[in-house]
Amino acid sequence: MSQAPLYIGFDLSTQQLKGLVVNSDLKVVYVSKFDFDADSRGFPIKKGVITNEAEHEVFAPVAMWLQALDGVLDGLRKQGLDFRQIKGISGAGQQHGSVYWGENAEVLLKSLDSSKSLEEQLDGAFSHPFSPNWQDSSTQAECDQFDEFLGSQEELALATGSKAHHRFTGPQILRFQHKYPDVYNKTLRISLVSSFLASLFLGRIAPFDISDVCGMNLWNIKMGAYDDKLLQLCAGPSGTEDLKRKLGPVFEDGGIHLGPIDRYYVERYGFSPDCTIIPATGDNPATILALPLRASDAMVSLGTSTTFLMSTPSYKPDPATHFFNHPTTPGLYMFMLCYKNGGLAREQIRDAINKKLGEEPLFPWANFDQVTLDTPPLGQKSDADPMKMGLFFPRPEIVPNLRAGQWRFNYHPADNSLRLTTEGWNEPLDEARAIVESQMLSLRLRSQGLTQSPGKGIPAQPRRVYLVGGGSKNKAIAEVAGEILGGSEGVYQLEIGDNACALGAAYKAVWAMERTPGQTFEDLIGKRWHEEEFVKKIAVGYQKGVFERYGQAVEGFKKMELEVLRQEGKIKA
Ligand code: XUL
Repeated sequence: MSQAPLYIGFDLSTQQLKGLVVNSDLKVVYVSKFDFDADSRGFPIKKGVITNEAEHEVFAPVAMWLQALDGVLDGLRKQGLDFRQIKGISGAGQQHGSVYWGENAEVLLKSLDSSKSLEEQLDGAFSHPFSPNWQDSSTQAECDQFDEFLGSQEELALATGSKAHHRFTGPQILRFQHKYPDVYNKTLRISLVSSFLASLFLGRIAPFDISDVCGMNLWNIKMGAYDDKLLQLCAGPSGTEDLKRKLGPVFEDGGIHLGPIDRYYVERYGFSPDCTIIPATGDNPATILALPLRASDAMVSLGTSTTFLMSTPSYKPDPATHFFNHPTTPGLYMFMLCYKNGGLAREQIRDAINKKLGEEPLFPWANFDQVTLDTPPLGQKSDADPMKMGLFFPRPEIVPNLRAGQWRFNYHPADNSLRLTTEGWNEPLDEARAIVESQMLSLRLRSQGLTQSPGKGIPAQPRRVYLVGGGSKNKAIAEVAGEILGGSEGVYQLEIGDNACALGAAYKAVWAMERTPGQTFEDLIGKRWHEEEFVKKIAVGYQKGVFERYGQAVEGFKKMELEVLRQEGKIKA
């Protein structure tokens, strides 16, 4: 009897490695996790990373990930998975992190002994034992060089989809090359975390994924090639050809079959020798593959930080945003906004409200939600009232680039006047709605150029807004998200817990192995996805009148940000 095919999606994130097994109907049948802090042995890590505060470095031991991979596969075996059923493997890796392979990497990868663990045999395969993590901020000097090299941040964003960021791999490689010149010379290849994962399964170094390569500040998106000028900046004395060799080729097709699984896994775990390896992508690109996201749908991840993701045919780069190639569909791009502030900022106001009201509710967010819903949009009891708006950053923010702090304003749309004041504010109660509005207005301001009108007489807006992460449980946040961002079909909660990236990676493998010639990811997954099992409509979305009022508030919000940036000396008066 032939057995039904299964697919694994891995998620190699900061704090854990997860392996999630799905069948062709997209149902999850096994999950295995390896938590770095709880389950790894022999690494001095905290929350999955090592920190060198003196140099603002954050990095992870690569050998720990090898330990984790055997751990996750062992876990799946113990649960009874028959590895012979696995037809394809893909993955999601934390973005931007780099792995430095040594001169003998390919030999070691090819000659793995199935009686030994990966860690025992591959520990010596790396020229450098650590992988810089996306939380690293050691590369300010290198970022300045990147931003200047093409003329301006705008030019760099136009070429690579993003201005220079500390965590992006190009600035990281430049710093590495300066800090460890000998090690850099002895580095055979450089992988991203995603391609590192694929390499382990392939038994040779895998190419970068077409979407994840855009997180390096080295890939010229429009040209579909490495940017020679930026390579020149990054390469140092050994030259650009050498760096190009280290980085390796990139294939446009995100579903390309890289090759069969290495013999090691066949012998050690019982995989079928024709199990196929599919390029692993970044965790954010994988997240948009957790559902058949259509162009004009938006995903908002409301965790400790806030991330906004959209699939779009438009390429309109700006220093405040990110564009990546779409992980599966040529001609589409992934648009991303990445904020440092999110849940923590909301929690501070939640706690202040609970304190003020003098009672700790059973659900800690109950008061915050109630107050938010009871407050009129922008705190305006009548049209004559000013719009109350503010910025709430317990941590330094990147969008816009501002120090930690809190600023509150009153804005009159009639004469476009703005005043830094808390006059008329009932603190902290008015801040509940104001903080949610502030976060959503920022998303609307920066994504409005990418949305289209869903029908005659209806303003441009996303078709659906999907909320994921902890904040998606708050009814009030969903309501306000819909009022501000719109969503002609409504606001939905994506009920896949913290599995989005691994699920997206597994779906990528399903698509790559089962697509008919030319069939897009959206088409194949769309036909098999039963939305009632995965999403719940939690707010109406677009409401005529309210959406337009918030349109006026977006103008005030833009003015407010500029005003604060000016006050803080970030832009000229
Ligand atoms: C995105 C980013 C983070 C990591 C998290 O640019 O740095 O979202 O991908 O793993």
